[in-house]
Amino acid sequence: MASIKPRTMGQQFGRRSWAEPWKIKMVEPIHMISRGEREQAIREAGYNTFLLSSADVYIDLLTDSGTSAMSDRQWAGLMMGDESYAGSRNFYHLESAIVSTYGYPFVVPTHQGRGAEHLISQALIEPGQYIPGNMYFTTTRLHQELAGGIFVDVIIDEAHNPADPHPFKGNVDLNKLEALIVRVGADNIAYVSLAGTVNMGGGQPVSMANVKELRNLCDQQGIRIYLDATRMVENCFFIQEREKAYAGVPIATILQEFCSYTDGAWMSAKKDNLVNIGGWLAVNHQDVFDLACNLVVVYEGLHTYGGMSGRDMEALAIGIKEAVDDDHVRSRVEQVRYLGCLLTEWGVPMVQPIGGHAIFLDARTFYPHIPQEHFPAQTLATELYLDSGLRSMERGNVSAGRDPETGRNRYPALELTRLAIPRRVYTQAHMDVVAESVKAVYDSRQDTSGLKMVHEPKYLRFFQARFEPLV
Ligand code: P61
Repeated sequence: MASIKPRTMGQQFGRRSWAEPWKIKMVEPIHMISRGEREQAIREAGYNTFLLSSADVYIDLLTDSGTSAMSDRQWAGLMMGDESYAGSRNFYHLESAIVSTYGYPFVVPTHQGRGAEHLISQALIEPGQYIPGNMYFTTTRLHQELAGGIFVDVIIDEAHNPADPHPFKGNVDLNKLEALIVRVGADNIAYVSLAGTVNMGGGQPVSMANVKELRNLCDQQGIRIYLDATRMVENCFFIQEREKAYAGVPIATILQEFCSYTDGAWMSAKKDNLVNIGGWLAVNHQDVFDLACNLVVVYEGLHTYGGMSGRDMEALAIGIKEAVDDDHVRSRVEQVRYLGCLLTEWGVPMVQPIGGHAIFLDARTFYPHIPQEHFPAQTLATELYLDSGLRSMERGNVSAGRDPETGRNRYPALELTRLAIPRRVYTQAHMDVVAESVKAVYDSRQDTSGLKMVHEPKYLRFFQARFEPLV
């Protein structure tokens, strides 16, 4: 024992330690089932982590969506639900939280993010129009395509290279956008679809400088910008950290400024906003609001609940305020970074820089002997589960799906396995267990072969596809 020199986290990073700005008052037991049981569970799930039962999972990093721990304030808010069909007081609390935090005056509630994506796509896209965006997101692009639109990727090239250290890999390449405008004409562009941070790219941020330039270009061309604000708070942390003028500026102030360069936003409140279910659309223009507000009653529910119960809206209104607390955002992003730094130190290939909500393992480099048509990222998710009951998610060729025009598989440059960290849920010890499991799988990578797909659903196939081992 005498030779062991324990060191705190702060000491390892050459600074004073800090801790999460909360303490735990309720716990949910978790348990690791045996290796044999895990083999059976993943086989029965068709080697797709979405099809596992959560009772068979030990540490669940499938997603940071709807998996946050709510605060005692939010739980108390649930008891104050006004379940009136129309005009619930919780809606007005929610509306005022969104207006004061994000700055858009008109608010439409939805049951979750894709409900809002549906409304904005139906309201703004004419068949045949183009929607440039900083990398696709599965549900966002599908709703754009179902509305007759054509998504065009205008993110900077660096975003498609996992190893590139660019600090703002979510940035829009304005030359690509200008070239699209020249090619198709500004009138044929429905709007720019801007996400902060960029989920499929590794949780990478957009800089304030980039959104300002984008605003200028779009103003010259008469094009509107709509923001996927799902993880915008985390994006603001990176602005605070990496853009000199914003050092020390509160996250809440940075968020307001960023949103002011856009015309509206849609939100999966299940992420940044710290609730288990919910979403919203908020816009600056009355005409867009009128359209969305009419569509919401067709697809979601009345415009003062949009698919949420009164108590959900109360928890969300409180979550929005908690989400912009600087200490909260720092501990959230730094927990992700802690896991990422351990793996980086051990040489595990992953998207760099480490993003805001997840570690994205680079499955191509991890398994250079498994070609993309044998699903290296899906394979890696399977292996992690077998090793320790750790659940992750494929973000590569299965997620990218097929081109709707040609029906051919899209083979994205990024073939990633995502370890998404729920907010306020796991401790540093859980991160250590996760890191060691990834290392164990990395150390035995030579012994692994790929998968073949045996069932392929038409829409968003990654959720329900089934696989079998090649050997
Ligand atoms: C996720 F495998 N994300 O990351 P909804 N925009 C953005 C999201 O990240 C997002 C939505 C809109 C999820 C859940 C999920 O391919 C998948 O509230 C940037 O989920 O409807 C959701 O918001 C949609 C997992 C969604 C996926 C699609 O885990």
